[in-house]
Amino acid sequence: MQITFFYLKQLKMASELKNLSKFEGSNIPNAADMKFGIVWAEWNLDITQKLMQGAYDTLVKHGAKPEHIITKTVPGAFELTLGAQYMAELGNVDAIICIGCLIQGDTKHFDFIADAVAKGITNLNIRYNKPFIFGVLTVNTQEQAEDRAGGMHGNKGDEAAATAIKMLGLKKSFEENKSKIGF
Ligand code: RBF
Repeated sequence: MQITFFYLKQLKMASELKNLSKFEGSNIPNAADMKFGIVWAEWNLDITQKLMQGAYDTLVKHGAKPEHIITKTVPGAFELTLGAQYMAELGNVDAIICIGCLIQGDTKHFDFIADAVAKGITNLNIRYNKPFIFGVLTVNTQEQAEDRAGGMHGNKGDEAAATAIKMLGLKKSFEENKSKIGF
């Protein structure tokens, strides 16, 4: 019992100290020839604005051309799925980053919306065969959101952008090796 408590405390301390957005070590391809959409929710705007800016800056940092990044807002996280679908149909983009922030309230809305948007974005990946990145914070408190929007745990928007680039890099690697078997 005491050992379990000690272990959990260590785990908690580790996550408290860790910048969870430390993805820099991994190989991120150059994004110069990639086109991106960012769909972001206006609910909890102070947070989502920082996540969106983090995603945008990370795309540009890795070579994406600003004219190849289109950003659009939707009212809330629930609308991200349809907003991202509009973007896929009309936006001429290779990957779409969906950004939102759900903060647990007193009612069950949090669970319904979180579940709906996670499933909605999953379905878009499969339907369009394109990366739709889940950049939605699902947190208990405003403080936890701030920690993940440029605070002690980094910026999850940065991470979402890096994931989009990496998924397009993965797709490209398959396309380049299409004629080879067992590469
Ligand atoms: N949208 C968010 O993006 N984050 C939230 O934390 C959030 N909380 C909500 C809580 C309640 C009680 C309601 C009714 C809506 C909330 N929404 C939130 C908005 C939701 O994503 C959506 O925009 C609306 O439900 C309209 O479809």
